[in-house]
Amino acid sequence: MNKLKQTAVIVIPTYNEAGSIDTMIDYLNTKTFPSLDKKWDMKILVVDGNSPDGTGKIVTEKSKKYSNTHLLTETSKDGIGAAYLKGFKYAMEKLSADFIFEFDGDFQHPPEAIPGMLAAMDEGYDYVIGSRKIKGGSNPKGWGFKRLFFSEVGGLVARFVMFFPFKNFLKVTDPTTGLKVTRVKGFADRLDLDYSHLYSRSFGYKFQLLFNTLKLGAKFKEVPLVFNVRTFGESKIEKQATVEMLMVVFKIRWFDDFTQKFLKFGIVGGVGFVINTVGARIFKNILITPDSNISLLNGLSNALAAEISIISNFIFNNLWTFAQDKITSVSQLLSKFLTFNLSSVITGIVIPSIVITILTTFFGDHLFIFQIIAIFGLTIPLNWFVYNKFIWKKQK
Ligand SMILES: Nc1nc2c(ncn2[C@@H]2O[C@H](COP(=O)(O)OP(=O)(O)OP(=O)(O)O)[C@@H](O)[C@H]2O)c(=O)[nH]1
Ligand SMILES: [Mg+2]
Repeated sequence: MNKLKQTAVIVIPTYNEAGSIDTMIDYLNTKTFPSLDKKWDMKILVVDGNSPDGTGKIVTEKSKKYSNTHLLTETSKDGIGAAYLKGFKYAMEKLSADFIFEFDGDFQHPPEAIPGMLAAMDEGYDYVIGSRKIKGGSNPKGWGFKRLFFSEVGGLVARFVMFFPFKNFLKVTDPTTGLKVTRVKGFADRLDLDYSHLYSRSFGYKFQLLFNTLKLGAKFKEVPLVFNVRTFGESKIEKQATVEMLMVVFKIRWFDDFTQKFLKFGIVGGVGFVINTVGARIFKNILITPDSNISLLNGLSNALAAEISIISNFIFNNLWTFAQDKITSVSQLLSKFLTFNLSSVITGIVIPSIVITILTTFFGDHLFIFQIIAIFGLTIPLNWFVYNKFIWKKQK
């Protein structure tokens, strides 16, 4: 915010938009940009998929008239997602962007939204998203039932799959929107812009950019977007887009490091549970003598097996689940293992036993149900919390 001039680059991907790009460039340069505060250095970057209709030629002509207007030509149509990532890179490396807009050049994104979005960036937001789902925003009146249905239901599914049960599930109202502005410093400059890492080079890129930018901790805000009907040119959304986009949101959530960690934690815990139950039987068979006290024997067998499962949990979580924050020094291993062991006894035995006692007092003898409630409602969440916050705390 200290630099006197702030550069905002409007990245516009195009494929066969000869019918509108010319008007769009004129409109932005003569109507939108002059209305802005002088501190904004506004640039346009058209990323053209080598359109056969001559979109690129039109932009080249325009760039002679407006020095802030640039063209990046791709060798061929490579998907809107790939086009945007190329545009982000170019905007940062060649156009010294401080802010980057994702903007459609077919007049579906109203240029009138730009000043408000810049104002929000000025207030300190890192990511401003145009939403059709909040007050003041809307989908085109001309959209048929099918497109509307996919937009509404698809958007909800995407929100659920990517964000549930976290706060962004409620906060991100329009995950399929294409109109956004991202702060470069700390955000766009930390994104992976290698488009070969995109799950989809086509329309699914939206989810990945959204998810990754929010993951970087961007302070974000939604502004209303009145998404207009396309009046020029043809839609490039392919029929397979819905299935592909669904696949992308599932991949994003599945391969997210949080999910991966949680799954591994679950597997390690499940294996620990098996070790505990099977181990107790084995110990019982080994230790049993004709004059054994069965009560004491059961208790001892369970304690020994439980301890082995605690040790296995610690080892596998350290080597696998939390491999990124692996504990290696001997002294750390000792002290962390002691904490782990103690907390396992508390979260796995003491707390559940107390709760089961209380539940039985109030609701009668339903041991199995209470055990399930205790394991899923207490032991698992408490262990997850303790492991992340105390044992394998992320190194800052
Ligand atoms: N460079 C490049 N641009 C693309 C590609 N696919 C789409 N675009 C552009 O991206 C913008 C958005 O695509 P559209 O087909 O308009 O999608 P939409 O706006 O969500 O949907 P419609 O309402 O059907 O227009 C358009 O301006 C396209 O020209 C591509 O493969 N490469
Ligand atoms: Mg469009």
